[in-house]
Amino acid sequence: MSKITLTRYLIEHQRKNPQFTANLRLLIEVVARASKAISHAVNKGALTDILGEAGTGNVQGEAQKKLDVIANEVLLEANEWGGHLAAMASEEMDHPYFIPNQYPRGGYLLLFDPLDGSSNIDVNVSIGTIFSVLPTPEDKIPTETDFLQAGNKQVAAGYAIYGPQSLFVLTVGDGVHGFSLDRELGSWVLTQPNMRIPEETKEFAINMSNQRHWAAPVTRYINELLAGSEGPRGRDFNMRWVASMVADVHRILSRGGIFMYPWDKREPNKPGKLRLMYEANPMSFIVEQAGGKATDGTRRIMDIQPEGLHQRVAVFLGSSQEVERVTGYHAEAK
Ligand code: P6P
Repeated sequence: MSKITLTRYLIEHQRKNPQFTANLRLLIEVVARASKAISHAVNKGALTDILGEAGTGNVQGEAQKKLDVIANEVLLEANEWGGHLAAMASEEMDHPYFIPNQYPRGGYLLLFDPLDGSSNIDVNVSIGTIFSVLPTPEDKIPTETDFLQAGNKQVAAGYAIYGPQSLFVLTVGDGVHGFSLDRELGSWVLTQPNMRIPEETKEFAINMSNQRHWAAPVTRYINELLAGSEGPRGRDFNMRWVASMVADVHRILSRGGIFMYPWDKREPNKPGKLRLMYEANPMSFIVEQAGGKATDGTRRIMDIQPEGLHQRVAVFLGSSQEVERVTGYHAEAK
């Protein structure tokens, strides 16, 4: 059977779904093309001068890696001239990048974490690019406020993961589909159609070093998993923590699991570590489209009304039975 490339998938989806516009198709293809360029840069590693610190900091106050800055610039330069979007927001930029007047604007806003898992770059562990697409009126020059839409308004979301293979995982609201980078063809090729997250799992992902800082419902939930067959769950569990959200989420999409980055008392004024707009929302869209669930411990993540472009959120996502259980423990504790 001939290979179905990302381009063919998008054209055939557009044919069946008129509301899936040519500009949205172009936007996704441009992001996928930029992800190829980022994959190429990441794969070079120490062979070129792209590892290590950039010597700058981002809006989160985090030191930027050279590849963080490179990936951000690749996405900006790839998207600014196409006429398919009106502005872009990034973890690496304090404020959005509004398309300059010399270029036409389209009815979409693109948000991204250009290179998630930066702490893993220099030690050759999988990292990735996360992106989210929101609608915006075509006839209006956008402002930063136009980005502050709930995750349930997303029209597309996905990620590229740069690991043993480079994969591009996408939802446009019609399930989740995985494409592998065929470096000989230079194309993303459909290899994992209709990815589904099993409702039940035996694998959990959390940074256990934060255990003493968690709230009671999280401590209760994790202690039950650790008690395994000798505890109330009556079966044993396994743990994974890659410290690259893209890698942990991709494993969950591939074989189930629950990913957690809860609030903890180290910085009590912060609801969590991960960012709502360009990490939690896109990953929640992907997870829900694959049959999973995503909450902040209390609410569905995609129903949260954002107040700030870089606001953080607690994240519990993955196999629905486990997300429902730990969310239920939060409700009981109230
Ligand atoms: P910790 C990477 O920096 C990231 O934003 C996510 O990709 C990842 O899940 C998390 O932070 C890891 O955090 O505290 O375990 O290093």
